[in-house]
Amino acid sequence: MQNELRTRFGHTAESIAQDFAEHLKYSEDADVYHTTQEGRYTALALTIRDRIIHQWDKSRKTQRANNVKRVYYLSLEFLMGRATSNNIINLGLEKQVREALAGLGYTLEELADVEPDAGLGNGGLGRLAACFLDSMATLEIPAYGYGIRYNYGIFRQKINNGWQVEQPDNWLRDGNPWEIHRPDVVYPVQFGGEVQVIHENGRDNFKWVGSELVNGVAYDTPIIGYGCKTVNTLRLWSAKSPEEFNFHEFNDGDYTESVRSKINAETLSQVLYPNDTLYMGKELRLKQQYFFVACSLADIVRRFKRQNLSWQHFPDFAAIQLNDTHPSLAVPEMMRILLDQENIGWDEAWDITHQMMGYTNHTLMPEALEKWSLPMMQKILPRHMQIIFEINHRFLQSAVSFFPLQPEMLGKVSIIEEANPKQIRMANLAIVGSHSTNGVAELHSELLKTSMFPQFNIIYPNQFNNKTNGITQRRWLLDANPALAAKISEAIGDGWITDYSQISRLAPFAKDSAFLEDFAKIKRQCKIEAASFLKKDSGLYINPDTMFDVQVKRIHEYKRQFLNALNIILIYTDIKNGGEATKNMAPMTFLFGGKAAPGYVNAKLIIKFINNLAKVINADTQVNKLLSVQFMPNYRVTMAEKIIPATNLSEQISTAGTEASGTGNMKFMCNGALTIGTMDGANIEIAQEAGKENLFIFGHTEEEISGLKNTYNPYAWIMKDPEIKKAVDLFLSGYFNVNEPGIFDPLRKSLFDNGDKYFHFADLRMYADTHKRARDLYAGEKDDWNRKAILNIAASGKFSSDRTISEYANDIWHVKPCPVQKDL
Ligand code: DL6
Repeated sequence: MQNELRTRFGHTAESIAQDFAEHLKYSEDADVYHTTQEGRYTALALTIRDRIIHQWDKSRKTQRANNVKRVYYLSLEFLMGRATSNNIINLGLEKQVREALAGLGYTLEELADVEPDAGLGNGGLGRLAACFLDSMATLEIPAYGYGIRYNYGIFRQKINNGWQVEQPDNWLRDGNPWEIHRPDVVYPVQFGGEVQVIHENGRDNFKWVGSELVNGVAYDTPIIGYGCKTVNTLRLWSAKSPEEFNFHEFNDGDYTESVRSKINAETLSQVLYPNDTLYMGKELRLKQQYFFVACSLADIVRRFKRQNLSWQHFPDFAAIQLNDTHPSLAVPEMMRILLDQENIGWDEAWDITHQMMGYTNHTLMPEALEKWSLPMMQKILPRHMQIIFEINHRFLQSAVSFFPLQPEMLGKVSIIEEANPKQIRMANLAIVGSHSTNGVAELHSELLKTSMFPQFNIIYPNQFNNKTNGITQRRWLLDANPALAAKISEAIGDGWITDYSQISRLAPFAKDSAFLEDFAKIKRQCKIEAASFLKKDSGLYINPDTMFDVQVKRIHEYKRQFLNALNIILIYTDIKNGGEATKNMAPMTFLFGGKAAPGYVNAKLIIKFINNLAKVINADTQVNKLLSVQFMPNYRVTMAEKIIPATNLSEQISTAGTEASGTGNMKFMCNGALTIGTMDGANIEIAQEAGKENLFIFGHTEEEISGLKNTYNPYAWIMKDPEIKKAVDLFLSGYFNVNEPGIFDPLRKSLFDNGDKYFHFADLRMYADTHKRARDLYAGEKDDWNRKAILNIAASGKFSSDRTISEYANDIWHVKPCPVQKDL
């Protein structure tokens, strides 16, 4: 026993090899000679997990012993990607694991490659949540992430004749060695039914008796901070039916009916909704939201109750952050618990709830703001609906004084929208129910105050604040680009891994010719690796000796992948015509990646168009030595980790005033890609940090776009620029869809007939000219490009999620780090 324990804690290559062999034998019933790659991966993951468990336990004990305040990050999405290599690095065991595996004839890469991505998110919002977990653990902030353990994450994207085809992502099919099932942590969640009013002790007591019951069972994943000091928990809820099947129906011979309620209940955690900026009022989605909120709050309340303190102290021990409005039912649910279960009066319950909640908004797209139909809410959550009415009534009474004789202003802030049927505005509920509302980049936070929620800013002038997003340098530089990370550490030491402000010390190396040369070599090696990844992953052929121009993100009209495509048409026609714009151009590869929401017709058409464009260009021998276009299917975290380090030019070209922040822009920056971008989202702060001269900024500003809104006519912009006119004519002529007449009509309509909502043609000329400047710089003296790349890395210190989390911790949550005690 003693010996086994030592093995499991051991940090030597020998103990890792021994534990690995034991896991093969006892967990997989195999041995080092007779096993599959999957078996070896599982044994490796379990071997690493063993070395986490002890510290995980110590972290919990320390936090409990110190009666700490914890952060509860409620998010419907956690886009975690793979865990293995990240965990090994955070444990500081990379060298030993490699040595142990090499001794057995394996490589870390081949085993880590078996792990499916945990794709429990759509894009930016979910990946941000994952970076935040990493930072909270590294900063030793006591925290839980709460979400749903979807059986199916974001769909796998196949490309079939240029079209996106969605396939299910059965990521749990072979089990998940990183999670621990906690069948003892289970909460009943009810839906539907009715509210009974019982008059007792001089007051009305409300009792909600649901008509449908689902259990939420916890699955815990350890979140290891760098150096494995604090290990926090990501607790995901899985829906389980309280009964396996209905005995009456079974006995009556109706087997199908007998399992129906089980299947219905468990459907709740089956699948992630694949929409990011498109809200759909589906009943199942509302149930998912309540399900995970109810389980999470029950868990938080249980933890607080263990302390036997009076309720007024609850906010001293719990800060709840709502990642967008998806968890905003936490406001009425917390009220319900305090009022109906704990018998606390309204005012105190409201005070407690309000002090605990913080709300982060992630979008400037009005169509993404969630609203739930009142009849649906009443049917599924009747008690919550009563509570929301009461919250709204009290709120409107207090708001009247801000808008005397202005009922239309009250109508705007009301939680209930007077539509037919009436709608519950979840953002309004979240703002009213929270003490803090933050945006995710400076411009975004400003626009929340001035254009999204100006009336709320009058009522709550101190509530709105900014927390510019960040990314973890550990996954996105240390793990994704080990060669560059090592080079940086050699130059400035490795303090940047946990204190990213130190990255600024890299700036002088932009003048160091040996460093510049090494940087160029590393970039080229990353391109070779990215090309070989793409070859294996999707059968694409990429020439690593070309300039990599990359746009990877969700496909959306506001992100303007089509603007990129239009510029490629300009380049294509220029090369064919022997024009000036491409005379000294270095060979280029344009890489696109991203998923479209399955119901978003235009986004899917943009994918199809890029693929058709690629087909024409890549087959054209007059241009294809200079120009290649590739759509990389199934963009995901693992692909990002390969492509971002290999990128030269990062495309961040949304219409100003539409992208809340962007975080891809930050990942590219810290990997030494230069940005071509608009003054939108966090690009503005990137330009501030790196100096505008080290980016390629173009396009109308948000103010200018606002000014254009009433008079903008895309035709006028097209007609005044003959080259653009020719490119547009080529698109309209069907040149890129010869055998598929009319397929791009909906795109054509939105770009031309419906007024080009995202101002492609107002920005295209500036974009094309700026892109040419970027190409010229790249084709010119290599050091000039690389110097700027290094200056960008050196200026990326602000964009660490460690900085973002410290700001949340100080300004919103008021939580402190709790270093794990050794003696526990
Ligand atoms: O805050 C994270 C991320 C931002 O960087 C992106 O700019 C923004 O588009 C994204 N928002 C979403 C949509 N969510 N909703 N609602 O993913 O958030």
